[in-house]
Amino acid sequence: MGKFKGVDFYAIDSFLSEEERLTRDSVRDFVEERIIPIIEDCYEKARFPEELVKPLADLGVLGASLPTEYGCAGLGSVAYGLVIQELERGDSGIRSFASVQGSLVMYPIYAFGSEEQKRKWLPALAKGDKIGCFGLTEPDFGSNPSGMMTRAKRTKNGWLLNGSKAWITNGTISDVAVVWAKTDENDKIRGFIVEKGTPGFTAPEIHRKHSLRASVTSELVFSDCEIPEENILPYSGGLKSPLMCLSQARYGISWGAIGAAMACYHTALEYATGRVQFDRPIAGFQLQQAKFADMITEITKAQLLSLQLGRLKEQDKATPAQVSMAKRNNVDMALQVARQCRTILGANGISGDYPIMRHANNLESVYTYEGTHDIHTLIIGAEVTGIQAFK
Ligand code: TGC
Ligand code: FAD
Repeated sequence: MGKFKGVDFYAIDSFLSEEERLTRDSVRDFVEERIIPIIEDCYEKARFPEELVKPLADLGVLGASLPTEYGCAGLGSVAYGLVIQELERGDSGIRSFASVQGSLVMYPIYAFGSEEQKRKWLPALAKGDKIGCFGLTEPDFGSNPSGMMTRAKRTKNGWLLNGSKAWITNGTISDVAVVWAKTDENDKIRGFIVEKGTPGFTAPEIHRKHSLRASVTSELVFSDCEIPEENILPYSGGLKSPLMCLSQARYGISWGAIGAAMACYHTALEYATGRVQFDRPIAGFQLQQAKFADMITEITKAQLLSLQLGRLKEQDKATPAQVSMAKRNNVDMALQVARQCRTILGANGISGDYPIMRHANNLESVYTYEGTHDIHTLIIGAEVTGIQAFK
């Protein structure tokens, strides 16, 4: 495979600052050198490459948009999005690790934590000395987290946690879990920091996944788990708190999906120009060119959506429905691109010698997590009509 030079049909690079381009290029190089050479093997063996956690932290990608005073890179939203795009060009599992660590563990501690909690956790999570996970989904409550059954009951010294969470990225390898539970104070949902080794807390891994195989996915089980008072996130309150975290992660995913699409597109274009059938490169056949024309158009539209969303976010003007639009469109786009690219490679499209089937399988999860495609349809529908159609 030739060196990846980006996919930029509309000179979108010209809308980026030099610093944003340099940040993206440093992560791009890292992905070429450290992720792409090993990731197919990790995927086959269902192994998350934990040895990359420290190098990723050294690159500054963990919690990259949080402030420097907590040991983070303090990047703008667009620079952060470009980082995430490049990571997912490597693999959605690596991007998942970074999204969860940054948007779903560090962000809630930053947004809802005490100063003491921020000082204790954020630098360690940014350095990759600690790994975190985010527990919202439950076996019986996925799209509808407001129905959650996990409960936190007040005790003399803190809280008693009971319940379980399902499909939790990083769960088994985490040192710390940010867990959302209904409290006995009017059923209000609050966030709790649950540390590894807390009696009554276990995190068994979920196996036999056909998607995100280079990522750890787990259950979290809490059985009379005592949480000290200092581990409640004091400024969390209501479902709005975890949903604010999801807005951060969904924004990143909108960029990540572009990365996965770019990887597939680049692979298919190179393949189609080299592969000869009926005495000419298959890229010369009109049917294949139509696929490339569709794909480059959709990738370009996705780039423009995420870029503008990032600029709005930098001005603190991005709305949840705008985030939903970018997540929904871009993940669907990436999945369609991956499937088209698979056809262009013929039988080779299903081979692990090429990254396409791995991306396509990963994107099946991305389509479902962080709000399913359908849920984002309904969020946009509610915004434009003023009528909620969830229930
Ligand atoms: P609803 O009444 O609409 O909202 C409750 C309160 O929250 C506010 N809000 C948001 N705030 C910030 N960002 C958002 N995205 C927000 N969405 C809603 C809302 O304004 C309200 O505020 P207030 O002040 O009135 O209290 O709540 P609902 O129960 O009707 O549910 C709405 C619904 C269905 C859209 C929501 O529950 C939802 O988004 N469901 C999808 C669940 C989901 O996305 N789960 C993801 C789990 S984490 C994950 O998948 C990680 S994968 C990570 C990886 O590996 O990369
Ligand atoms: P359900 O909610 O049961 O939905 C099933 C189907 O019904 C979907 O097609 C959905 O769109 C549809 N549906 C549901 N409600 C409606 C409605 N009102 N109208 C129309 N259709 C509807 N969660 C976490 O908390 N933390 C994590 O780190 C995490 N990581 C994950 C990693 C992986 C690999 C995966 C696959 C999932 C992860 N999740 C995580 C869980 C994820 O967020 C949920 O799977 C997702 O929110 C959907 O919930 P569900 O699977 O229970 O599906």
